Amino acid sequence: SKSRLSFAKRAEQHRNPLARHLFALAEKKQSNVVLSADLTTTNDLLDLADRLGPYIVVLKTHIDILSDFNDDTIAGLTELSKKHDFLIFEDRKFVDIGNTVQKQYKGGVLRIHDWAHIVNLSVLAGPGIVHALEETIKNGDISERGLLILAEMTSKGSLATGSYTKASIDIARMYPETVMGWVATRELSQFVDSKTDDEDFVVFTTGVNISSQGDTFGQQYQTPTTAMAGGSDFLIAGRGIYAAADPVAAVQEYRKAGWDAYKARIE
Ligand code: 5IU
Repeated sequence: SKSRLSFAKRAEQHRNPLARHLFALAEKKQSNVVLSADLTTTNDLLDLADRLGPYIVVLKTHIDILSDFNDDTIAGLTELSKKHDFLIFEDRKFVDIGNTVQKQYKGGVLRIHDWAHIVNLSVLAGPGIVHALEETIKNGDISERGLLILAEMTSKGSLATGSYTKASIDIARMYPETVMGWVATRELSQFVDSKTDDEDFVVFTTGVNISSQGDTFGQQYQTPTTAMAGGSDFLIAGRGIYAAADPVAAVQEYRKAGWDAYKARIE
């Protein structure tokens, strides 16, 4: 496992250009916070991204929850991503057969591949989905694109456990050039029977909140500190930050908690 190495070291060693960029950004901004910006109008989304952009490394979107999605949404996000130096992660959770997800990723109204550095997917239908998304990435002319596999989910009763989680990781390891890591609640080292030392899958942990245990729909939270102690690399937080009375103060609090815990665990 690489969780005791510094992000600077991991940036140096990683074979995936997007992972290198992500680790370097984290070091530069001293932040491992991914803001889950689940707002429902373009204005609210861009305003939040502009105010909190300096403190985050990745902005996670659910672009299909916007009531007024249009070309200015993407132009605005892309501009803010450059202005504040953060990556964009569309939390699309692709799940269909390869042929279909390729169309969903490249085309449609959303053209996700054009603007999202990172997208995620489930391997419910087997490895063909990864093959299809990887083909789009390799045939495209944008080098910084990466995939995350949903190895676990945070909601109560999630079926993504045990052998499903193990299969997610096995499939991730088949595509190390484009799968940069997975979304999980913890490090999952017990599922990674790694024989080689050049593997470095990045762990994104969702369900992070400092002041709440969960919601009425079964969401379950841990804190930045417990997530980092469990082997997470990047902390995904939504309502804990954007629904706080002062989101700028909140994002700084999550950033400090995440970064302190990261510092405490590296060698
Ligand atoms: N999300 C989860 N759990 C998961 C996965 C994704 O909550 O297992 I995979 C998404 C859903 C939402 C964000 O966009 O992460 C969490 O938001 P809150 O921090 O507001 O609960």
